[in-house]
Amino acid sequence: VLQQLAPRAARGAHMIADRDAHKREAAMAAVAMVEDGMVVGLGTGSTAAFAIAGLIDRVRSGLRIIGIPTSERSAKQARDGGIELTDFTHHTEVDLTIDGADEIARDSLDLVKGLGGALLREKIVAAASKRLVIVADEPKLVSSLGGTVAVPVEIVTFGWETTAARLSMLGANPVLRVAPDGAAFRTDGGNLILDCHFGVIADPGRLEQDLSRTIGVVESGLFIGMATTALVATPNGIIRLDR
Ligand code: A5P
Repeated sequence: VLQQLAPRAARGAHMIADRDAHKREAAMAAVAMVEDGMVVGLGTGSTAAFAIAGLIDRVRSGLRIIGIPTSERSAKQARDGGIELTDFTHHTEVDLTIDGADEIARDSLDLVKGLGGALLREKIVAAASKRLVIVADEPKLVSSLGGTVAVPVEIVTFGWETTAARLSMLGANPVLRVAPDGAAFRTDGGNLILDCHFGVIADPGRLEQDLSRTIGVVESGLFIGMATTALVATPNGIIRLDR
C-alpha cells in the first residue's frame, strides 16, 4: 500500500506544482500590461498573489504605480513588498485590476469569484476599474458557470438563517462557510459567506439580479459583464480572451 501511495502523492505534488507554474505564467502576462503611473487594483487569491509578487519586482526595478487592494491579505503582501497603496478617498478610478477567478465563462467572460472570501471588495474594485484582467489556469475556463464550484454569497450575520432559507428558494442549497478553526468564516467586512450550489447556471445575469435582490445578501460572487480580458495559462501557452 505504501509503495502505491508514494507515487500517487508525488503525482499530486506535481499537479499542484504545474498548476502553480501556470497561475504564475498567467499572472506575469497581466503584470506586463501594467504601465508607469497607473492605479492598479490588486486582486486576492493564489493567482493574484503571483501577480502582486510580479508587481513588487517591477516596482523594485523602477515602475511607479499605486495599488488598491481587494483584501487585507493582498494589502499586506503589497505593503511589505514596497507597493504604495491608496483608497477610494484619494482615487475614485482604477486603471487596471488584476484578479483571479474560480470559473470563467469562455464566451462571455462572466465569472464566479469568492472562494477566497474577498468577493465584496473585489467587486467594488472591479466596478471602479477601466479594465479588469482575470488571470487563471485552464481548469477555471468553462462553457457554463456553476458546474465546478458553488457561488459564494456574502450575507450579514443578523438573521442569516432566514437569508439562507430565501436563497434555498432560488435553488441554491446554501452551506455556511466554516474557517479552519471550526468557527464561521468571517470576511474582511465581518460578514458570513454561504456557498450556494446551483449546478450549471442557465442564466447567470438573471441569477445575479435575483441574489442581489434577496434580503440579507450583501453581494454575490457572480461577476457579470465586468471582466474585459482573461489570460488563461494552458500547457500550450497563454490564451487571451477579450470582451
Ligand atoms: C478571492 O475571493 C477569489 O475571488 C479569488 O480570486 C479566486 O478564489 C481565485 O483564487 P485562486 O487564484 O487561489 O484560485
